[in-house]
Amino acid sequence: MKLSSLQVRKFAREFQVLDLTGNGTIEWEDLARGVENLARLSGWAEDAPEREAFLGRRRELWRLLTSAADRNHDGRISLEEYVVFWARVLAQAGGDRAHVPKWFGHLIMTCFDALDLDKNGVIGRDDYARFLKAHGVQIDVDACFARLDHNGDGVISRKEGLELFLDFTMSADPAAPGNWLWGPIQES
Ligand SMILES: [Ca+2]
Ligand SMILES: [Ca+2]
Ligand SMILES: [Ca+2]
Repeated sequence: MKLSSLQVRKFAREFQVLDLTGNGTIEWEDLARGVENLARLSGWAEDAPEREAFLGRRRELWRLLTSAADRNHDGRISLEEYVVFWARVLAQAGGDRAHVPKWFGHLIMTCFDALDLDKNGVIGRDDYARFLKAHGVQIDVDACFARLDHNGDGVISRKEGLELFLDFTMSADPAAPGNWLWGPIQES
């Protein structure tokens, strides 16, 4: 599926957020570092259940990336591999958010749970801020959160979260709120 320039820039942005080591590819080390940063910021002990749960979600993401995105099997995901991977997911869904593959809906909920750091069932501003900080993302957190929190009730519910992640991954609309998930998208 041909992605729009905006869609490619969004995936490039997400790639940048995931590439914590900043070496231009995503490898397990990036995801593991995210877990360590988050554990430090959150005060999680080595054997804390929160740490285990987050680590489990990152392992799940890594399994998916290595099996479905790492086309040359070199154990790392290049930006091109990442974008091609998403183009294929979107093609599978026919570009229609009502027909996303089941595993993709599951992945979104895994991402939602990863962001709900205090486990109260919604993503609050503090969950979001801590997640971004652990990934070295420096943006105006309040401004972004306000755009994501569509109904302005101060939290992102599961239902809102689903729509936001679908916006981010599928929408070619420059005005879609979910585009702001990882901060402003670079101009083309
Ligand atoms: Ca990396
Ligand atoms: Ca690769
Ligand atoms: Ca929460």
